[in-house]
Amino acid sequence: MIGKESFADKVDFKTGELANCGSHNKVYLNDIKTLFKDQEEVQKRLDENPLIYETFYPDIDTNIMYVFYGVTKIHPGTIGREFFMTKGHLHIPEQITEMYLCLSGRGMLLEQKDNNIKKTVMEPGTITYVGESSFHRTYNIGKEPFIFIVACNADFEHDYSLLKDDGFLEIVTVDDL
Ligand code: PAN
Ligand code: ZN
Repeated sequence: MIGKESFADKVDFKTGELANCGSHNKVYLNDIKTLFKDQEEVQKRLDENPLIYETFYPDIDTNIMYVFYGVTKIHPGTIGREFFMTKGHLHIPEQITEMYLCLSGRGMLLEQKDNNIKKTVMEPGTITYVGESSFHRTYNIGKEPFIFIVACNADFEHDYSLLKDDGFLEIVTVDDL
């Protein structure tokens, strides 16, 4: 575990890889197949099972006094009209906020709070700040990998349970462009 002592890391803006990577996770269509709206298209694409997104995280100790960061890389593509995306979650505790900085590609941050939807386009250099109690998900709306860095408190949980109910009230599709 790291975090107590100072260190330097390096992110590759083209691949999203971290020099100091502790865990690299790959999420395929089969892992999140229930989340896409067009279930007929999902069935057609399951044999191919495309890689939807990857995450790169350093092994930072989950200490409430520490800052955490990581990289998400969403590959370009759609399932039907809906763009490739992350699962989407709420933070527990809900007061935990975080920031995203887009490194490359073009994406959309979808947020839902008190049944209100907010969509923010992200391009290289865009910083988005996810506030309290915001159910959030990111989409790749471009033709290249969409890569962003996240920074937040090191000690919190991701709550994915809202996805089992109605999920998001809106999605991001080619019609959003
Ligand atoms: C990010 C996300 C990452 C993957 O690090 O966890 O982009 O998204 P899902 O976890 O929703 O699939 C973040 O928002 N952390 O809080
Ligand atoms: Zn988050």
